[in-house]
Amino acid sequence: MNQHDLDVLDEIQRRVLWLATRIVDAANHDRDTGDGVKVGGHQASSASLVTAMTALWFAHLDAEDRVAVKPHASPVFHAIQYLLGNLDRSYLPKLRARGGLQSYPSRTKDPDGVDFSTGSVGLGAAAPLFAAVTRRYVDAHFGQRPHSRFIALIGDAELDEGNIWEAVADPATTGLGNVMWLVDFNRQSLDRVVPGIRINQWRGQFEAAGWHVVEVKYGRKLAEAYARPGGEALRDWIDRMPNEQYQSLFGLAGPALRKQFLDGAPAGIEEFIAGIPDDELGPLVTDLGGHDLEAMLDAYAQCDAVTDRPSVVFAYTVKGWGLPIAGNPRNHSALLTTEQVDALRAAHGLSRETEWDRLDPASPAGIRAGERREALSRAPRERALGVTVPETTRVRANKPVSTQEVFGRVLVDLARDPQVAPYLVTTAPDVATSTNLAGFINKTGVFAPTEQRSWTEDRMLRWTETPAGQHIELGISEMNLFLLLGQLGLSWDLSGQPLLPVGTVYDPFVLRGLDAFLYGTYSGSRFVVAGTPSGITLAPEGGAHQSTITASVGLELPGVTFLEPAYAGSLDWLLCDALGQIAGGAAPAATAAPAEDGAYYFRLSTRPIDQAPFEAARARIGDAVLRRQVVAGAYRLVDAHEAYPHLADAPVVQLAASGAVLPEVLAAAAELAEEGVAAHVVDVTSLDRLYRAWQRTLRQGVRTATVPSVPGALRSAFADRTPVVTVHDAASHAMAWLGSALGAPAVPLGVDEFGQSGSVQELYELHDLLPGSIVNAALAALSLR
Ligand SMILES: Cc1ncc(C[n+]2csc(CCOP(=O)(O)OP(=O)(O)O)c2C)c(N)n1
Ligand SMILES: [Mg+2]
Repeated sequence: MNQHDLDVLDEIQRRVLWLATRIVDAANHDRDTGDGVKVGGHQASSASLVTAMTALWFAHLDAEDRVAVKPHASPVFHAIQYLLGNLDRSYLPKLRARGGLQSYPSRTKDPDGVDFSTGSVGLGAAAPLFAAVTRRYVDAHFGQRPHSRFIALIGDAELDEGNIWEAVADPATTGLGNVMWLVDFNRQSLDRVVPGIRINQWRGQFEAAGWHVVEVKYGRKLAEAYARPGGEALRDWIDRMPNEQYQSLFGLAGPALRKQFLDGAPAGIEEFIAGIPDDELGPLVTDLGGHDLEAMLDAYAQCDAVTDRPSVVFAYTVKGWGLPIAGNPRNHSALLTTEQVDALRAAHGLSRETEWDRLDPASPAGIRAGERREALSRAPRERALGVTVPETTRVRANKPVSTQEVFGRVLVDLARDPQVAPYLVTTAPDVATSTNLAGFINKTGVFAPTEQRSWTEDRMLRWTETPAGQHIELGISEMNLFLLLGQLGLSWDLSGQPLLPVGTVYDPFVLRGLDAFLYGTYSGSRFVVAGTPSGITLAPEGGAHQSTITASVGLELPGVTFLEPAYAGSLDWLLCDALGQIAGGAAPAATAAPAEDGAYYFRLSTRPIDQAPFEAARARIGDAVLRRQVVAGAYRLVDAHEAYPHLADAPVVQLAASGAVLPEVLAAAAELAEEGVAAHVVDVTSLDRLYRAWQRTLRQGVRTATVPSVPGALRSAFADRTPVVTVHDAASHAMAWLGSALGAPAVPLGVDEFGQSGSVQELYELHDLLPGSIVNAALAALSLR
């Protein structure tokens, strides 16, 4: 790039710095929120990346490239989009305002084309790596897409997050030459100047994982000084200087800076810098490569040249670059004062009238912005797959069967469906076989970018690894599982190919990947995940493997529909419906509820249970109505009045349960009948859909000051104002609200302590889930009427 072009980029980056700073300033000083809460924003963290990001958007990126921007640089991203013409001016004073720019980049809420949401540090950083894994899969299965580079702009302290290293270490992420991470190496975190010199450790870790590492350490001024006689010693001194000392230089000037710089310096340095005037010394010794446009562009080119592995660039930067808070150890959340902003505006040659202007379109900088806008524009992508997933695979079981087993069978069946099969892709963190994905893997194979030789023959499991395989195996990292699922579910956008992603994980370890689960769904991703096995029903495995709070997690997570069927038939319908919704088919005819727009979490079990009660309900209710009720969240598995006509005038109680405990509940209903109590049994297939239906009517009532009704999904399965016992192999709290929804006394049974090893019978006894306890709970509920 010639000097003229560099000058143009420099002019652009100065405007980017100004706008990013002023966007945060306006949020804090131009708006009165009236609530006394500081608005906040990150001028220093933003300034740090101005050069790197200007170089990317105004000189390096192509339309197909995808970039994750570290959370605290969102003002820089928006400033750039504004200068490119992709963001309306009205947004600039609306950072952190309702309907305005989000504090951290958001795919779903920001108006200017965010590729990856960020905010929880480490996750947005790793996301592009998994997007690249997804692209490699899509290219292998559906034909080569136009080349994309997947880029993450990462804060240096983000490298402390373990999920970064889980992602880097997984064999599934190796060899991705289209990935570049750019570490904003400002040597500061939130609280402090990061102690010591960590670059060598980071470099070693990346290189050990097979990454290509580039360091952009010094800018041109320092490079020229190093080249002078005696310059080597200067370089050596700056390299060895502790971070804390180096950072302290940014707050100093004149003789004080010289003194601090020389503190501890070896002989010769003082003489070397003696000829450099005070006002030049600071800019010289703080001249870092991350603010040298040419050096950054050169680093990007080096990464492009390495096509067989991911690259990481360590760009040495200054937190607060170009601002009066540069390098200050306390600058993370610091805001420039109004006087400082006024001075900055003047220094950038702007006035109150011109401060929000775009670049003059007739100027070289404005012309470049126009060209780049053209070069980076892309057509919107189609989210719907446009295939019809069948309503059912007609899975049948004439002996007791577990939901985990049925889950595997339904997937195998769908893998035979010529419409659906090509788009199914499964993934698991080293638990594919123990979560019943083996059947699917036997049919479709395991994905590997190149064909791998198989050394052992196993008739039960054909683990053949080829580019045609449809299972992506991961190492034991639940973070990686959810990060990959999140990106597979955004493949329609980031790789131009909608997929039907299905993951499995041991249910207790959903918590291990929870933030990545949330990350994916916050980003608008759609996938199916099965948490299996779950609960104390996994009896012999003991407390560390028995999930209890996951049902609540599934219920409460926005963007996730939680499902916990007990029977083969209901799981079949629910799984087909979930995949159908992800495929973007019609909204479920089965429910009157608005179409769901998120992921599906199935909580499953390895306990085989008798299917006869479900078949009896099917015969009683009929397939069409029963399916509608199952999908809506609950159906009456046993209607006491039909089952026990002689109890027509007996006291009535209802037993509501989800999942593997239904056999105990059915036994309790039979015992109650013997004691002259009519007990309906309600199988709650989706606590989440029931809760949402209830909340919808309640909120409607609250907003319109009208009396809320009991929603249809509850009315069709439950009896109004009839005492209820809830039974769940999960924390009792998750179902406890049902009493309130039904206007009835409720006794919630569940698992509220850590589990332990034992038999199902023993553990159910310990947690009051045996029929006898359920009977007692029913009598208690009746007494509370
Ligand atoms: C998971 C998570 N933990 C903590 C935070 C709070 N936090 C935000 S930024 C930050 C420090 C980031 O430092 P660095 O990555 O070096 O970014 P810089 O601002 O220096 O560019 C912390 C602790 C967060 N956003 N996410
Ligand atoms: Mg930092």
